[in-house]
Amino acid sequence: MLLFCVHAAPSIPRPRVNARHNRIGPLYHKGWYHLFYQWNPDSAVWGNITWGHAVSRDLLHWLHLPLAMVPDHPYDANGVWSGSATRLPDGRIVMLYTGSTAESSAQVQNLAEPADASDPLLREWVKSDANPVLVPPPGIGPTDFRDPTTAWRTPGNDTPAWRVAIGSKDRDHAGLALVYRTEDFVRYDPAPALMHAVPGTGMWECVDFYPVAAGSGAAADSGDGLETSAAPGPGVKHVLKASLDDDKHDYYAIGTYDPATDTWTPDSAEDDVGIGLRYDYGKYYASKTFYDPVLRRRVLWGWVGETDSERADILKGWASVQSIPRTVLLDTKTGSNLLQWPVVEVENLRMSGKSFDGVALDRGSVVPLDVGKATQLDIEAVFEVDASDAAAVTEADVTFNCSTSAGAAGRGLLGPFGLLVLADDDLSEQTAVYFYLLKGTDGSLQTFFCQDELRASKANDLVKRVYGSLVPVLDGENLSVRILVDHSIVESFAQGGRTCITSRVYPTRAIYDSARVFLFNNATHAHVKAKSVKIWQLNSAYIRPYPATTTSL
Ligand code: DQQ
Repeated sequence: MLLFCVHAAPSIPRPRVNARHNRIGPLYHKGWYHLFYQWNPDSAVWGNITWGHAVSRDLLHWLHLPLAMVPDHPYDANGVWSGSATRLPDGRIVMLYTGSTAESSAQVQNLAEPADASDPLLREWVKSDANPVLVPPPGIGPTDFRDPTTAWRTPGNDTPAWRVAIGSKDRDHAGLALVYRTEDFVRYDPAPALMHAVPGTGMWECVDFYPVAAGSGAAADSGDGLETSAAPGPGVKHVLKASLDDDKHDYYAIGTYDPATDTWTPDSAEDDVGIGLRYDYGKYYASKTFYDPVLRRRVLWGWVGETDSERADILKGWASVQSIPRTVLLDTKTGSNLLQWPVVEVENLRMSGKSFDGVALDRGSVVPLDVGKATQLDIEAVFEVDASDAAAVTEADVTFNCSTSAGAAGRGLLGPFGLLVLADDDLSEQTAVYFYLLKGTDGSLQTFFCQDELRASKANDLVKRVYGSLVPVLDGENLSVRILVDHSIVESFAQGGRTCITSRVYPTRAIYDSARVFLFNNATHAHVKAKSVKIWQLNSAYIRPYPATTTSL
């Protein structure tokens, strides 16, 4: 089941209609993936938050069901906010969610269950008579207590057996994950200690906590994800993720969970939650994972908001989309970052493909790739920089960083080079996805992966940025990127998904039959070769209402 924090738009297969944002409670149940999302049924802006509900057989084609939950009780009258689903060993599904209360807009946690768990579509939800089941604890602001995680079971025989984390902040602006212990999801005891806190990071929204296979044990070798309650121990690390209300980015860190104290410690204090790695360096927020028992994988979904004006959203009648779901694994080669990759089902949308191999990109060159219409594409490209060029410079752009740079138009010694997507013939519009190499005087090379929206659209009511971050490149590796292009969204994954960037763009010329794709190299000293580029046209996936009369889709 997928319960999100959501918003809506493009044409691969994303929910669109009014304002949807974070996904809540993702879940797989009896043949269907369930996506719940935060939705305003009345307008394309945030407000009147209810739970929308859509189901899919394959995470690509979606059918909308009636609303799952609406604000109709004093404990959630100001909004049925984010939450998470937990499947219990006896088959029960419990949904915990945050309600914003009628009287004071305090944030309380509520319990709901399907009226009929034998219904594969889980159409009806019943809120517990015991609600609210948790209220803000002493010392926590009444509006700083939200977004319960999926519950996990302690590995021992403890009673209570279940743990749930909830995001918060303290009076000194430290971001917090609080843990509660429960047996029946109605009564809760606070854990004696905070699960984790990071000074200066402010309110943590949509906290997520899950195990990943580490090292070179059987679990890691299989490439499988781990079920949420997988016991900590050798070969298992735990990821803690928080969505930072202050800067609207999703940060994660890898660390160790101690089930005796319900605390978590990051592997690297410098890369702690909120100050280190991000799932995505572009427009991507309030994400959530779930464990898919069918393909034994952990799947991540993010909310991709709009970067145009609220006025434009109201005019178009919808706002926000869901990212393409991603499989998440620990990168066992580096041990220090996750790998995110579009779910394998996306490959079923691939239609005709074209390959371009060994394309030389001289300094200052732009090379068109003739794939016809280039609005819905799946691109895989591998680049190689002539080693003698890097060797010939003693130092290159050591102070570079994507967001403070001039973007793809800037010229460095060993970058930028990559692809221009959603570009028109004369490049008056283009979204650049590229690498940029730095070299220190000690000979060390570092690689940035960036996405430049500055020339993505002629429209003027947009926020346009250059996004990006460093990407680890190990000895012997080529530079590789996968890019999913879908009209108004570009999702990019460098080095197998070590660094990811999502852009919301609104081309006005590079649309429909006029959209093109190019290779480019704007470095002044690097000869670059596109060793291989494969580009597939992507089919559209459907999103439509669930037909009232059919049950066999
Ligand atoms: N959106 C929800 C909250 C969550 C936030 C309310 C994330 O539960 O913290 O719509 O965008």
